[in-house]
Amino acid sequence: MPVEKCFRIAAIPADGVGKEVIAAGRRVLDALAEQSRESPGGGAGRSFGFDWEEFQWGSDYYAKHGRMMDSDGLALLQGFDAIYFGAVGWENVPDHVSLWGLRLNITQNFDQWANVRPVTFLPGVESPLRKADRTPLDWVVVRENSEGEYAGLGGRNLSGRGPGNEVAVQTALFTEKGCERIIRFAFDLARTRTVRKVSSVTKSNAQQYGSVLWDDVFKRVAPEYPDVQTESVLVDAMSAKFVLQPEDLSVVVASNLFADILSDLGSALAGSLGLAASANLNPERRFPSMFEPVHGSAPDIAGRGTSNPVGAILSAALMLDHLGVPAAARRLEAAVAAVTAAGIRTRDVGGSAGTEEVASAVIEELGRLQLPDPVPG
Ligand code: GGG
Repeated sequence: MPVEKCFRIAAIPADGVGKEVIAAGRRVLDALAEQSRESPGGGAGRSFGFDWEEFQWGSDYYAKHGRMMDSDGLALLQGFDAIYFGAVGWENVPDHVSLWGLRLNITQNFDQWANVRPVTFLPGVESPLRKADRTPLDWVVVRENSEGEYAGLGGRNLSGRGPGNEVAVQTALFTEKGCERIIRFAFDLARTRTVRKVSSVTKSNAQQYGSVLWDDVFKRVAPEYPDVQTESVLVDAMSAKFVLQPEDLSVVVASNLFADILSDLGSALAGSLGLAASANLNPERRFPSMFEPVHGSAPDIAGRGTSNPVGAILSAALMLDHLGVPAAARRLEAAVAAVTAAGIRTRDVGGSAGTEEVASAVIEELGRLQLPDPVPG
């Protein structure tokens, strides 16, 4: 029977453990799609499949071609429904070259201005926070993904001054439109959550231009969402709050760099960076959005088959939401939670399972999960 919807997905495993976790995530997604075909209209809501194309871009590609991706790579990606990305960074390429040459090339040029990074506490995974044992914790970091400290503005052009006198300038860019769209995105997201609250994070006592513009926009927009609680917190105080009062958080919105740092802290508090999922969204859908684990290429463990695929698998669930199959996304999340609860975990979260073993356990669990009755109509 033909599938109701076939999604064209560009896979870019790229570097290090990215290769392992994307292979594992693809296997899980294909199993989920197979299940949707066996039970059309059942748990996944409708039957779907994936038409994958894998692009071998990254630091190996750089070694051969002197660039991180094809020169017409963006044009090649434009026609896909979504991009499933692994991780970037390897020792043969300076980190700023590999990041700007691949991941940021895609996020910036495809205007993926909203980076959603849920902080998810999974059953069976030990958190370094003692209160996580008795307090339900669950929040989302919304990262402004197009400007701020990642605007790429500046220069290092004064080396002519001689050794020891070089000057570098790195300018952050805050536009009123850029602040407003991400702040509204955070409010709209808060309205979908049990706790309707947005915490806005800046450093406006020291950064009197960009951060104060952000704060002003936040104050202007907030009254349009009277049902959503708000707070404005300095980034240093917010990093303490992540540790001391995480139960007070629901949606945390911050600039590119601050949210990058805070989301790493959040995923470490949830037990491991290997668990954290993310979606780089172009909400207007003019360009494909990109889904990737928050973690990097982890050269210290790459190639051993021990990396944690959960971040990549939960990123696939975010991709399913974006593709319009939320029932399948919820099934996938439930399967992951059942697997971690059963103790099938990689080393970073206290287990001994390998990457493929965790992926296989998730597939098995998907088979065990009861399909809900089809929704009428
Ligand atoms: N999968 C995410 C990834 O590859 N990250 C690499 C990295 O270094 N990112 C820095 C950043 O995006 O700010």
